Amino acid sequence: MRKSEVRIEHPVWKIRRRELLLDHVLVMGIVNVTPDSFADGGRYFDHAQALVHARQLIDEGADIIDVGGESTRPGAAEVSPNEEIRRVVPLLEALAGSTTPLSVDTSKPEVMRAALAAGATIINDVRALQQPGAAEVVAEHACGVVLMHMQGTPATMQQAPHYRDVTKDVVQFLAQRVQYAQAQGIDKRRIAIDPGFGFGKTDAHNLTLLAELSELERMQVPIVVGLSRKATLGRASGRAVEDRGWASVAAALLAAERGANIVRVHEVAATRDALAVLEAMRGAAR
Ligand code: PT1
Repeated sequence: MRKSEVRIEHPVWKIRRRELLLDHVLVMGIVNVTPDSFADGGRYFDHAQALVHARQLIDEGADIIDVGGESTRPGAAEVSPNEEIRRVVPLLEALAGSTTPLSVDTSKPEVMRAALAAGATIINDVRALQQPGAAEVVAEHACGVVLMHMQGTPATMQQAPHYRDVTKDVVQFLAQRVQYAQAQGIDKRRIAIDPGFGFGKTDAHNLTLLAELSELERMQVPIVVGLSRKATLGRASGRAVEDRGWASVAAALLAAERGANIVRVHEVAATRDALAVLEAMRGAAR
């Protein structure tokens, strides 16, 4: 068969009434609406500023905008459902007219409901639907969902992370959460998985997981990766959080090369250019 005749079946990710074609790596742009956001120093807590920032990421070519009202970085404190709703809903409503799919970074069923009503079509849950009632909301709304691995809770997760085999343990946890979600009535074609870089993991754990990311492909669901500006990249590059853009682009590219379908990033334009080089190379390779 000639190369032009080779038919590749590209996977799709179903998100409410749409399907995202995963024939290339998608860029999920991060918009935090938190006063203590580790990466932008809370500059975007202001709703007007957050909206400007989100629109800029859309202009830069973001495939998805991820709106978060609860910081889950190491040491972060929890916020109430009402406070989280107050942070994310106005922004989602303002962005709902755009064609760019919106995800909401939350674990709380009340916030999920409010965000879906405001126009979100993806639930990005760092607690993988472990809060009571969360799976029911996702099943009812037929939205997309990201199931992430975390060891411990954000308040304490970096105190003493421990694994028998980090990649095997993460794959086993995610396989269990995918099974649980399906048992709750969530279509497997709506589920994506994320190894949760920095969530109860040492630098060695994060770097091993990145090197072995392709092990997650066995689960046959889209793979989401978030490494942008994280501490492991800061220690690898010797850079402060505000100067980790280049290291973050490199990490996104390494993840894409190892099978990531969606990269969650702050630097949308730079990441898109790096991924364009990867896709050009893949297009030429035989
Ligand atoms: C992530 C992610 C997320 N990360 C998904 N959602 C954060 N699906 C928020 C550090 O080590 O990777 N995937 N939502 C941000 N969390 C962290 C964790 C930020 C660790 C920083 C660190 O610096």
